[in-house]
Amino acid sequence: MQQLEQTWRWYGPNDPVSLSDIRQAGARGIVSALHHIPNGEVWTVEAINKRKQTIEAAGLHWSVVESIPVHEDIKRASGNYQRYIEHYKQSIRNLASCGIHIVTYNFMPVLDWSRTDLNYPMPDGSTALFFEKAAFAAFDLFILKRPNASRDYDATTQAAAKARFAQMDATEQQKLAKTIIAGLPGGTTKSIGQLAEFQAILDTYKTIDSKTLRANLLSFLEAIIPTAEAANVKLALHPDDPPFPLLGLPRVVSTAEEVQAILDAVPSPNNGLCFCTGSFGVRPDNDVPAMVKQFHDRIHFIHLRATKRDAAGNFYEANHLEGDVDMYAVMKNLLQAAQGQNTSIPMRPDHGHKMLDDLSKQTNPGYSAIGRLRGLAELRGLELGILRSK
Ligand code: DNO
Repeated sequence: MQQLEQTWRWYGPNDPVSLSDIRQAGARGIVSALHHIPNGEVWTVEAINKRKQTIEAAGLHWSVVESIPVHEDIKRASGNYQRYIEHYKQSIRNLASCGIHIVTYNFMPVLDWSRTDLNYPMPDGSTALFFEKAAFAAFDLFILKRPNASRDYDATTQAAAKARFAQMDATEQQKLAKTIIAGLPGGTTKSIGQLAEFQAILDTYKTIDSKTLRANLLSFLEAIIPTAEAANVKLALHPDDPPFPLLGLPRVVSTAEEVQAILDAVPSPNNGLCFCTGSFGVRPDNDVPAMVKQFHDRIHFIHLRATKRDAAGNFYEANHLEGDVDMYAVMKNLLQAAQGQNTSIPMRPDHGHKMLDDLSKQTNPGYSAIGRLRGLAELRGLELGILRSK
């Protein structure tokens, strides 16, 4: 029987969670990226091998790259995009030559994942990541003051945003702006400090609607998939997080229908998914266990996490087995997918509450050690229970 491969995201030598911590948590595979290489540059064999050796010296192995970021020029099909595509191909070949064969990426313009509060208190004393719709709209309408932003919100949301904004003092406004635009770990917007600069980047997408963005994604895939096939590298597209448009930017990887269209348009087995239950699960119209079945042979990497939404359109990240995602059904279907592929598909516990000793430590939002350790332990137990009860 194939089990899932238990992996853990490690941000590299600056990650406050060490490789030794990860080993003790029970993961063996590492998910990592060369975050110090500027977006668009080639990952050299030398740089890849250096990271690989560090991981192996700790008794672990580098199983997945998350992510090689896709340059904004590629997403817009503008400027130097053809050169960046060539660089992307070279990085894929270089990774393969070092024995790394799964590469995650996303195609979200400007912002990778997005939340409004990184320390949302849970009743048990831990903290979670939270997306509050009214706070996000308040940022957009009254802090960023994006031109024509009001077109994107219905009257109820605009009223809620106005009330929410009225409650915020200057410090809270700044904190919210920083949370939204300063970028979360793994994203590439860390250097955007000023609202004007941020707005200028948003403006570069003025003429790009979802149809154009999807066409640009498909051109990118058509260009790189032959390289991935030749190098035996599986590409794993991460869905939009959250799975709906933000700040007037288009989103094209939010629903089952959108994913199916992308997989059908470039039907190579190397064109696959990073199946992120937490991202898809935010939308009530995404039936997450059914989506695992639907995409079973194209799932190359798995993020397991459960979000809990409310009627107002907010969501927080719940404990891994709680929240809206039916993790039992998801795990059952993933194990079937692994048997079908005859592969131990890598999975990682995605995010986790900040809890216990981590509460007083500096951690990467969502990526503290103990919350993920709890998640991995619960998921591993669920998996074993399902496998043994067959
Ligand atoms: C957040 C992560 C994302 C993910 C990228 C993949 O926790 O899931 O940053 O790594 O979107 O490219």
